[in-house]
Formats: sequence, C-alpha cells, structure tokens
Amino acid sequence: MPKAATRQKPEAKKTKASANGNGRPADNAAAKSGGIDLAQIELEKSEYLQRKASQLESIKRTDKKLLREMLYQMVLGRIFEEKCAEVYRMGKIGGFCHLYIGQEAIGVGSMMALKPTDMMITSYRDHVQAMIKGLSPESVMAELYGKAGGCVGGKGGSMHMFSKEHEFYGGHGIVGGQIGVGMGMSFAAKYKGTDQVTLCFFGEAAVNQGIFHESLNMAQLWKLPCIFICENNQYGMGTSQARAMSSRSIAKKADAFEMANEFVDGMDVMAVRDATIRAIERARRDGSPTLLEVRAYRYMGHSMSDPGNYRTREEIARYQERDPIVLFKDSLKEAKVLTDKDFEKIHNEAVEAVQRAVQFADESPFPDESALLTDVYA
Ligand SMILES: Cc1ncc(C[n+]2csc(CCOP(=O)(O)OP(=O)(O)O)c2C)c(N)n1
Ligand SMILES: [Mg+2]
Repeated sequence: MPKAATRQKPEAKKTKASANGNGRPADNAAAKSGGIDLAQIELEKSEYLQRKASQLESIKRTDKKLLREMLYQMVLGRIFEEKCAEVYRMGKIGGFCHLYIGQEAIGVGSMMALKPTDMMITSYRDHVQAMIKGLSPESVMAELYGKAGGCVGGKGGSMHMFSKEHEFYGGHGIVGGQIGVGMGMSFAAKYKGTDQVTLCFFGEAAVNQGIFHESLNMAQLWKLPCIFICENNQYGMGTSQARAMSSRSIAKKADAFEMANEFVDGMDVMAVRDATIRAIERARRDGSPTLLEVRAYRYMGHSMSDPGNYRTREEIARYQERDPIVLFKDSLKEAKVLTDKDFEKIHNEAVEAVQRAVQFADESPFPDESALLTDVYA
C-alpha cells in the first residue's frame, strides 16, 4: 500500500464531507483495500437527488429535439460498446479495446454543447466520442475490425479513431500525451484567430503526469480556449484514484494555475452540459481555459483483457443503480419530454444502427497491401 493513500491532512477530518472530495473523511477504509468507499457512492446519490430540481429546470430550458438526440447518442454508445465486447470475444476485433460503458453522459453532455467546427482530442477510450463528434457507427466499427472502410482505413484500430473532417483529432494511446497536443490545438486556434474551442479529454490517472501541469500552466498563461475534461472514472487500470493520488480533488488542482474549474457529476448529463456551456462561454469570450473534473464510473474492465480482481461486484452494482442513461430517461419522462414509446423507438433505432455498423464492418475488405506505407510518418 503506497503511503500517500493513508496520508491525510488532520483538518480533513473536521471538514463536512462532500462528494467532490474536498472533505473526504480521513479514515477511508475502501481506499485502504484498493476500492471505493461505499459511503462516497451514497453521498453522490444524495447530492444528485438534491440537485434534481435544477436538472429539471435545465431540461426545460433545452430544445426537446436536442434532448432526445442526446439520449439517442447515449443509448447508441451503450449498445455499440456492448456489441464491441461481443464481437471482440468472437475474435473479430484484435489488440486492445477500451469500452466507454458508464461514461456516456460525459461525452454526450460536453460534446453536444459544441459547434461542429470546434475541436476535440481524447485518449484510447474513443469509440463513442468519435460517434458523438459525427463519425458514422459504420466507420468506427470497421476501424475496430481493422478494415479498409474504417475512419482511418483500418490502420489505426480501437485506440486511434481520427477524422480531420469532423475536427476529431484522435484517439491517443500514451496516457496524458493528448493533453499537450490539445493545448497546442487551442494555441493554433488562437494564433489563426478562429473562434474554435478545443475539448481535451483525459483520464484521472493522467493527472499525475507532468504534461498535465505544464499544459494547464501554459493554457492559463497564454489564455488559450481549451477545456480540459478529466474523465474521472476512478480507476487507472487496476489502481483506484485513492491509491495513486495524494489529494482527492482534481478540479482544485487548477487553482494552482488560477484557472477556472468545476467538479461535475458525470452520471448527470445535464450537469455536464451546463458546466461545459459555462466553460465554452469563458473560452469564446476571452480565450480563458477551464478544467472540468467529471466523475463517473467505468462499469467494464480497463480493457477487454482485464480480470477485474481489484474491486467488488457490490461496488459496480451500487454505481449501476445510478446509471446515467436511466437517470436521464427518467428525468425526461418526468419533464414530459419523453414517453416509454419514444424511448422504445430510440432504443430500436440504436440497435438497428449498430446492426448496420457490424454488417458494414463484416463486409468491408481489409486494407490493400499497397496502403501499407501510405500515411506513415517516420
Ligand atoms: C505514458 C504511459 N504510461 C503508462 C501507460 C499504460 N497505461 C495505459 S492505460 C493506463 C491507465 C490510465 O488511466 P486513466 O488515465 O484514468 O484513463 P482510463 O483508462 O481510466 O480511461 C496506463 C497506466 C501508457 N499507455 N502510457
Ligand atoms: Mg481512469
């Protein structure tokens, strides 16, 4: 057990606990066992219930067609990833494959607040985000298969989705590497005088790397229109955040650079959307960057080859009780924006879209040998 996991400032005990981690109780039993404190999950749940009224207000302010499209994208992402797991086990997808199940509200809530000309960059957990940015499910599934019909001709695979046309700049396998590139993209936008905002996604394990701190410093110093979104799914491979990070709050790390920051519940798509809209307004107004820490939970293993023996079934089940898709669906029903029948239609459309994607990938040829040395930079 690393010492950092048990090292707590004494005053932390006196602080009122809140899910954003500023007042984490000192005696965190789950942290000692490597998992997540179940009391934290309860706290997050009660904070969500308290916020529910403002979420319904936010729904009322939002275009109904857009709300249904957001739900569709979340359902599509879920069904697409479930299918990925299935065809991976059949041997149709090779190599690494990291699924986004449980984190759909982060991608949908943030990216669907962008204009199509805005840019984004992310980690290897990229299939669903690629689709939200507008890449077709066919081109993403074929890429997973390593087929010529894939968005990068079958030469990138699961971790390297990319589409310049959609301002989607990958899909990166080096943990944290994309933070520096994303910051550079926002520098380019400022230099060229465009109004583009960059969303730069990364996991919480990337925050311990130097590149995170260097990039935030430069972005704030140079006033770059970059929104850094830390997708805190609470694990970096088999290591929980509590075992690897001395402080609980990632959002507050931005204070060191005097950068705007917010902690957001990543199970609540409207909370993610509202926080991103605030960040986009800051970025477009005077180029100010923002750090958003968006906490959700990874239901599946780190990748398809993860035995998952570092957490309990109960922990997973407790998070699934607050599933982001179910929460959103229920709120939309409560706000009279959606009926059960509408949901069934959305679900069926997503199932059909995924079926079409699989058929396309199955039928697409492998890249021709002549493509072996094209688009290669060395
Ligand atoms: C620089 C670097 N170090 C280590 C790895 C191995 N590695 C791959 S994913 C991962 C965990 C990253 O976790 P996190 O940033 O929280 O993202 P998540 O997988 O949870 O989305 C590690 C250590 C890597 N790819 N790159
Ligand atoms: Mg993580």
